[in-house]
Amino acid sequence: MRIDLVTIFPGILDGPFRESMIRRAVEKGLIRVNLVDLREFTHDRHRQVDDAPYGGGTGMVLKPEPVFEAVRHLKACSEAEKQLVILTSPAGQTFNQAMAQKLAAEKHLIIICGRYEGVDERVRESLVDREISIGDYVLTGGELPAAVIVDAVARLLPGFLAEEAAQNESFTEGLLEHPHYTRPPVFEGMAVPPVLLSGNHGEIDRWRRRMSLKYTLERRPDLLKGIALTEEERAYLEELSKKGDSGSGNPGR
Ligand code: ABV
Repeated sequence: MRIDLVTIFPGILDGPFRESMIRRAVEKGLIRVNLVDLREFTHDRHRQVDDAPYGGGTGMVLKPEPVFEAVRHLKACSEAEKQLVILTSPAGQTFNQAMAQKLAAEKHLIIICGRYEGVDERVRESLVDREISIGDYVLTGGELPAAVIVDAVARLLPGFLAEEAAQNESFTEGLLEHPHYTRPPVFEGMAVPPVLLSGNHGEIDRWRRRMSLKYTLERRPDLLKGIALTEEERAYLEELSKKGDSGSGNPGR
């Protein structure tokens, strides 16, 4: 997958893609991330990328010409059959895992990092395929949202995660993760649940599934609506809600 990020602040995005997990995806050849400085697509002496809004008011609006020119250039040199053009914007659809999965199936994403103050409407109208927000809070620009999208998409690309991790995630799909422990077996008087040391993988799987259900019920009950549960799991949740119980050992939050 190729991902182009069109931005007036390429420096913000430099770090995230040179570190850690995303760097691994780049090194494995799963993605190519290309930072595109919008100013390279200006032709005036001041390399102006924004301008005052027609009709007056505060803030600056991203000018259409450099954005159109940048995206047209990126499409022209694309090796993919089709490119998906995304604008990060507070007015977009809220990003979620299902969207990340859809995007992970694309060959070439062009992400335009918007500004909070705005982007000329003609960019939206005739250049952008999807507008995406990452949540209902105010940021100054779309660079961090773009980094969030790239991170979520990159880890879904085939070959990124270890086989088992990918399977495990689809197993608990839509639920919160069960708790995790590592050595030592007792830390400052707090013991690891004995089942995890038992070597009984049937029992361990069952415990983990139950803890996932319990955590999800306690912290994000809204997520349970979309989940297919077995009769046994349904009964377990029923029992937990009746008891109003935080159960054996692990805290609610
Ligand atoms: C893009 N907030 S996406 C640009 N949730 C500015 C702010 C902003 C985005 C999001």
